[in-house]
Amino acid sequence: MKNTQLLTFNAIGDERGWLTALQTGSEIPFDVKRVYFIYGTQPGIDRGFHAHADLEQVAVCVAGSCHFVLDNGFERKTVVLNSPQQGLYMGPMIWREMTQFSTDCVLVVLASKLYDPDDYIRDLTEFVALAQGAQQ
Ligand code: T46
Repeated sequence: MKNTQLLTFNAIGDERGWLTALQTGSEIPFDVKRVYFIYGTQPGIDRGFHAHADLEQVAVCVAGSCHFVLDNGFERKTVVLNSPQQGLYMGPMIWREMTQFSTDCVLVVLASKLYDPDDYIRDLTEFVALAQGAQQ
């Protein structure tokens, strides 16, 4: 799906365990301006249900697992995140719904911009109209 990509990260391991490093310009295709964590999501709770007009993000599930349901206004797909060596890139105009959180899920999200509530599109009908209109 355009504007989404499943990224694979290198893991450096030795007898002490594993280390994965994410750097702007190599693993992360934008300048990172903000990092936030999502954790303690209870069973049966879903999050997201919005798109961003102008934000790029990479989500990494560093513990546990969760599902991202992605929608570009034309089609939907589900991506399962369950490894600290994988990151989900989401560019602008991708609707996301996060579901199926395991109780131990810790989601780290790297973002290209500072927090801006005005960048959120929270109505699915409005999002689909905008996304489909942009393709015409
Ligand atoms: C996204 C998905 C993957 C802040 O104050 N600063 C921040 O940087 C963020 C991200 C959130 N907040 C506040 C806003 C709300 O009062 O934290 C509260 C929970 O945020 P929200 O309901 O937007 O959380 P999610 O899990 O639905 O969505 C978040 C991100 O907001 C969103 O950009 O793509 O994770």
